Amino acid sequence: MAFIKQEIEINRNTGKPEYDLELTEQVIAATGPDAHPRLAEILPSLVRHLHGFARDVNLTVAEWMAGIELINEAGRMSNDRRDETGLLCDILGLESLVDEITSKLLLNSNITESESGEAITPSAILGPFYRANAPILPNDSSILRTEPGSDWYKQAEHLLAHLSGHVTSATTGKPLRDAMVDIWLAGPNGLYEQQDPSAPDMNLRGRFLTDANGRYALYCIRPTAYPVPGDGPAGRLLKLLDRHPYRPAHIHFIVSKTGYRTLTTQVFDVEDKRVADDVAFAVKKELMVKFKKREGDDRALWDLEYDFTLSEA
Ligand code: MBD
Ligand code: FE
Repeated sequence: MAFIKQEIEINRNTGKPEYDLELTEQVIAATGPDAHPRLAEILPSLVRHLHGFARDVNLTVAEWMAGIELINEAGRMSNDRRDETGLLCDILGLESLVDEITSKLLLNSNITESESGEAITPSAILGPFYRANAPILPNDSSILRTEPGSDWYKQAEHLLAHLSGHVTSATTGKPLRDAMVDIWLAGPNGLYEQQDPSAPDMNLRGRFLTDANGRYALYCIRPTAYPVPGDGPAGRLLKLLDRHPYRPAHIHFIVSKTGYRTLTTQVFDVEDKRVADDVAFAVKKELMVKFKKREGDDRALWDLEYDFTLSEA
């Protein structure tokens, strides 16, 4: 074999070698009759796109190995405190894309207004820093679990905020009682609680149930822009792509109630310059909010009101 001289055909239009297209069809044809139905449905497209990508860019073995190492490293780095693989998807826009696909499928293509004319609150990506089972707190309590006077608290003092609003049904326009508002955000140092050794467990996380008027209310901080972690493959990739690592100032929410579609979303501070250029491509204009000065409350300098409208399940 070593002495067989191969004739390599070059495609006149692309200037690339003619690669074996049979290979792609062989891989697709290898799927058996008892394959998982959804997997059998999507695998041909996956294989065609993967192979098409490799042929398109003339992917070499060395480059493929670098990609494998990147994915392996992301996997090794991921644990219950960090999700590097999720972060990689975020900076490549994949989580925003599947979020868009999922919400459009669930809403039966493009219906974003219900019969009552109430606009359904748009979704946004979950991101890599959600933790389930945040403490359930009474309305108007604070999700800051740090001691006043601590270094952490001193950084947050000028950002103390009151956040409130209503959860309503898109169908009836009426407020929803006992809807769960699960909220989380990063601290003033740009770190989520699980990334931050100086923050107590579940700091800046909480779940609130709406009252009879559909209202939720809590004390938190006004969010600030921050860079995503730069010490792993996602950070390396951003540098190699000459991209900045910043997420605009945002607050995460999961709003849920039995009989309604669970809404995962984020709101973005319109005054943060990073809203125009999110490293995770999650900003939507309906999710931009304006913090106002809060008067007559020694627990908060800033005030935000934001309502959520849920569609029926
Ligand atoms: C975040 O805080 C975040 O919300 C997303 C989506 C990606 C990286 C960091
Ligand atoms: Fe976030």
